[in-house]
Amino acid sequence: MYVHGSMDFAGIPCECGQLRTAIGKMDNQVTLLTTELKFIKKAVAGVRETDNKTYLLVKEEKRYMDAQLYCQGRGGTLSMPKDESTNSLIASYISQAGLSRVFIGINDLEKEGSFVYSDRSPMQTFNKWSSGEPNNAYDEEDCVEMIASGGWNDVACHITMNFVCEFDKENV
Ligand SMILES: [Ca+2]
Ligand SMILES: [Ca+2]
Repeated sequence: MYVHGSMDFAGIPCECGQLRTAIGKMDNQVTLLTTELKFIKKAVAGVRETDNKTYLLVKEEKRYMDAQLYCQGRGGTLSMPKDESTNSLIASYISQAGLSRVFIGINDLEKEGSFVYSDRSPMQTFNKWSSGEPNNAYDEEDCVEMIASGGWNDVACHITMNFVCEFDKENV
């Protein structure tokens, strides 16, 4: 295997195979750290917090399931506004970022019309459906976006957009 950055020490006996292996491992670690560093840079650029949750707006356009996997991969989940204050916090986060819409962690993928949060907990009485929503347009809207005003709209899961992750503070 060719390992970027390795070199032969011409004329000097060495354990070059071992060196290459070691350098290869270091390259992998650098790649991992670079990925993590990008994530942290984005995170410190402006998370929002409540007493026990941290919210991160991810400015990468992904489909709903990929967005959820992204959040889960970092120990969180797509954001779950379960009360007015959390909903307002996420809405102001979106509008201050100059965005018009993001995926949030609500869907009716398992049972049409039966919306649950991304932790599978059922929707309680609190909701912020925009007027006329959810309408399950074209019979294919099973995921939910929040628009900058804070209103919710069911949308198709395969469209891509920015999204907001949520993390328990004890896990961060
Ligand atoms: Ca639906
Ligand atoms: Ca809709």
